[in-house]
Parts: sequence; structure tokens; C-alpha cells
Amino acid sequence: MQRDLIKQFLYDMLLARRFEEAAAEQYTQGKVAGFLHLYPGEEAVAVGSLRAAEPGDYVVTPYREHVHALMRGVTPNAVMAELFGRATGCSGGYGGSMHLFSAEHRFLGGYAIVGETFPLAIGVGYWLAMKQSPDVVLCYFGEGAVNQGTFHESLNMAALWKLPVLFICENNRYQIGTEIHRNSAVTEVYKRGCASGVPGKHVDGMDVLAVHQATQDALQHVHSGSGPFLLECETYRFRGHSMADSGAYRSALEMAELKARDPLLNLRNRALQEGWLSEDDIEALFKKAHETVDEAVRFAEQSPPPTDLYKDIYTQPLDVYRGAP
Ligand SMILES: Cc1ncc(C[n+]2csc(CCOP(=O)(O)OP(=O)(O)O)c2C)c(N)n1
Ligand SMILES: [Mg+2]
Repeated sequence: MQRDLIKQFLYDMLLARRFEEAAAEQYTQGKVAGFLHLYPGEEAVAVGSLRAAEPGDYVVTPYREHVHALMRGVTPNAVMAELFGRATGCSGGYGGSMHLFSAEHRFLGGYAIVGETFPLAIGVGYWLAMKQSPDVVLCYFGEGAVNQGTFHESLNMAALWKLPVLFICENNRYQIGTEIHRNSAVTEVYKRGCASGVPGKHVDGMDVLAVHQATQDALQHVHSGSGPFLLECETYRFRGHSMADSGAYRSALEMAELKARDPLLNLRNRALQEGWLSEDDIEALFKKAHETVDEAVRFAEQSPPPTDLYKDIYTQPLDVYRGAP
């Protein structure tokens, strides 16, 4: 059981890392347009937490969400095609990188506005509580969102009505180029639910096994009907904020220290040390991840663009305005 789980986690993180590298390559070739925020360094958070969730649970995320979608079962082909703006993408090619969506997988996005995930999660949580559903909502956010009013309003409502929401903070230290201590009086995010009585916990977000265990515990709390929980995962992004940012505001020493804690390398080394996996096992996982992502890029390139640009847009076609007085 332990071996299978480790194998799954390592494959998931290899797939995630390779997927993001390929997305960057395609972006630099001009095949992916718009903003692109990548996840290398943070893989243990999405993998560890979402592998602890049930298929029936709902997920709401900010814009750095390709890996979350993959972990919910949206195929690499459908995610890559969405980045390419193709009709075969999970949002039909209309959303792009920041707006992945799949109702089938209960993956509700992909939102660009900082602090936007909180009220959405509360809405879904309220609906689940009303129908006494056993499902819960996993609400992701960056530490940059905790000074938004929506954070405090939503935690208050979630606690007041005991909504089944697990708030997961992906604390990667930076909000674009600003560090949390420059804008927050209390930098320990897990403590910030105290005004609403929402219990919180901090976990090493570079350790997939720790994140998985902490999420299981937190979900147990939420499932028990005790209301929301706040889990802070401390992690680090190896790339800049987006493809438009080099991340040069970070020192070489800081980068080196954090890269030494790379969640993939750590799990790989531990798996070898403990004898859970062999070098050959790992090589096979690496190869499979590469092939899967190569296929996703091919699929995206060969897919057609959307044909009906007015679909799902709540406005009149431009024709109406032609010849208007
Ligand atoms: C309401 C709002 N204000 C400002 C922005 C511009 N903005 C985009 S990302 C970002 C930083 C967010 O940092 P964090 O929440 O830590 O997420 P991370 O990018 O580190 O994952 C800001 C300020 C925005 N998208 N929405
Ligand atoms: Mg951040």
C-alpha cells in the first residue's frame, strides 16, 4: 500500500513538473497566449492535498491551477489544449491557463482575481450543507489573499454556518515580488482564522507525505460536521510569478536553499533510501510522464480553435450595433 502510494505521488509530481516545463516551452514559442503562472516547486501541495480528497468533493482554485486540474482527473490533453486556446480544451478554449473548468470533475476553476475563491467556496459549501451532502469543498488560495475582505467575510460565514469547506493556503512566500512580512502584521496564515474560530494548522508544503496526512486530518474535521478548517502549506515557487517575471528579486542563496528541498527530489531520494522504489521504477515513471506530456502538446497543436466566439457570452452580437443611429 505504502509503495503504491509513493509511486502514485512521485508520478503525479513528475507529470506536474514536466507539464509545466512544456507549457513554458510552448509559451516561449508563442503557442500559448495570455498570462501563464507555473507551479514548479509547489507540486507537493496540490498532489498531497488532492490525493486525500474524494472524487465527489469540489475544488476552487486561483490561477496557478494546471496541476490541481490534472489531480482531479482532467486529462493532460484537455488542460494543454486549453492553454493553447483550442476547442478541445477543458473550457472549450475560451478560458486559457487561468480559467480551467470541468463540471464533470467538480473542478470549478481557475480564477484570476486574488481573494475570489473564498466567496465561491462559501456558496458551494452553503449549497452542500443545505442538502446535507457528504461532499466538501477544497478552497485554495495564495497567502497574498489573506488581507482581502473576502477572506475574513468568508471564514466568518463558514464558521457561523459550519460549512464543509477546507481552506488551503499555498504559501509560497511571495505575492508577485512582495514578501508577506511587508504587508501582513501576522505572517502565520494558519492563525488568521482565529477571529472566526476557524482552527488552523501549518504543514511543510515541500513534503508530499506530510501534506497528504495533514489534509486527511483536516478533512476528517470538516466531514465531522465541525465546520471549516484552515491548512497552511509552506512552499516555494522555483520560477517567477508568471512568464513575464524573472523572479530576480530573490537571492541566489535563497533559491539554492529552497531548491535543495525540491519536493520531487526529496521523495525520489527517500523512496530509494527506504527501498520503496528502484532506480528502474523511477526511470519508468519519468519516461511515462514525458510521453504523456509530449502527447498532450501534440494533441493541443492538432486541435481546432473554437468556432463560435459568441457562445456563453451575455451580450448582443456586434451586428446589432452596425448602423445604429
Ligand atoms: C484583487 C486583485 N488584486 C490584485 C491582483 C494582481 N495580482 C495578481 S497575482 C497577485 C499576487 C498574489 O499572490 P498570492 O496570493 O500569494 O498567489 P501566488 O501568485 O503567490 O500563487 C496580485 C497582487 C489581482 N489579480 N486581483
Ligand atoms: Mg504567494
